[in-house]
Amino acid sequence: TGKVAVVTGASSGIGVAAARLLVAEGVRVVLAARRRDRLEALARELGDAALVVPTDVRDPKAIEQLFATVQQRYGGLDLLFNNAGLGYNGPFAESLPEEWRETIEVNLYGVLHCTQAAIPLLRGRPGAMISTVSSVGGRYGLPGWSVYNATKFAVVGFHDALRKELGPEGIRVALIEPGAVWTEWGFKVPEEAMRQRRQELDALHPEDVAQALVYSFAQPPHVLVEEILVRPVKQIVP
Ligand code: NJP
Repeated sequence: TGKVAVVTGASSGIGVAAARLLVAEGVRVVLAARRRDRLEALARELGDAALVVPTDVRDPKAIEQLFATVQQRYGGLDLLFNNAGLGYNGPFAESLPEEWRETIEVNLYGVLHCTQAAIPLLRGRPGAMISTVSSVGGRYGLPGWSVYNATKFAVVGFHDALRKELGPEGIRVALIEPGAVWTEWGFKVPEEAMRQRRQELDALHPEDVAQALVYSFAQPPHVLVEEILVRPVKQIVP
C-alpha cells in the first residue's frame, strides 16, 4: 500500500505481531520501544519495510525525535498504533507509587505525547488512523490491577473526545480492547500463575489482536471501526 505506520511497543507481544501483519499488507513500519536489540532483530526479519527508532514513551523529547524522523524519512504518517503498555499486579493497598507513576507515564502520558506529535503528520492523508490499545480493563474493573484499570479507563475517555475532535477532518480514531493474550505483559504475577491462567482461558495469541488492527485500518477512508473488543471465548469475565 505504501502507507506508513508507527508501532509503539514493537519489541514484544502484540506490537511485534502488528508490525509483521502490517508489513505483510505492504505497510512500512517504524518500530518504537526501548529494547533496541529486539527491534533490530525484528527489522532484520522484516527487511526494508522496517525502520528502528528506539524510543522510551515516557520521554517527550524521544517522542519528538521519533516523529521528526518519520516526517523526514517518509514525509507523513498513515497509522499510529499506540500499543506500548504495562501493568503491575497486586492489591492496591500494597502497591507502590513508583509503579503507579510508571503505569500512568507509559499507558496514559505515552499515548498523549505520541498522539499529539503524530497529528500533524496524519493530517491530509486519506484513511489516516490513530489506534490505541486499551483493554477489557478499560471497561471493567479487574481486582489486582486497579492502577492499570485507571489508565485504560482514561484512554477510553480520551479516545471518545479525540474521535469527536479529529473525525470531522477525516482522521479515524479507534480503540482495540484485548482480553487475555499470551505476551510478556503482567508485572509481579509469578510466571507459572500467568501461564496457568492463560492456559485455562485458552488466551489469545498476539496475532489475534493484531488482526483486529489490520482489519480496521484496511477499511475505506470513510469507514471507522471505532472499537474492537477481542477476548478469548472462555474468558467470560470481565
Ligand atoms: O505486552 P508485552 P503486550 N517506552 O509486555 C513496551 C495491552 N493489553 O503485547 O520498551 C516504550 O509483551 C515494551 O517495550 P520495551 C497492554 O496493556 C495486553 O500484551 O522494549 N515502550 C513492549 O514492546 C498494552 O497496552 C493484555 O520494554 C514501552 C510492549 O510495551 C498492549 O496490550 C491484555 C515502555 C509491551 O509488550 C501491548 O502489550 C489487555 C516504554 N517506557 C491489554 N514500556 C495481555 N497481554 O493479556 C513498555 O487487556 N513498553
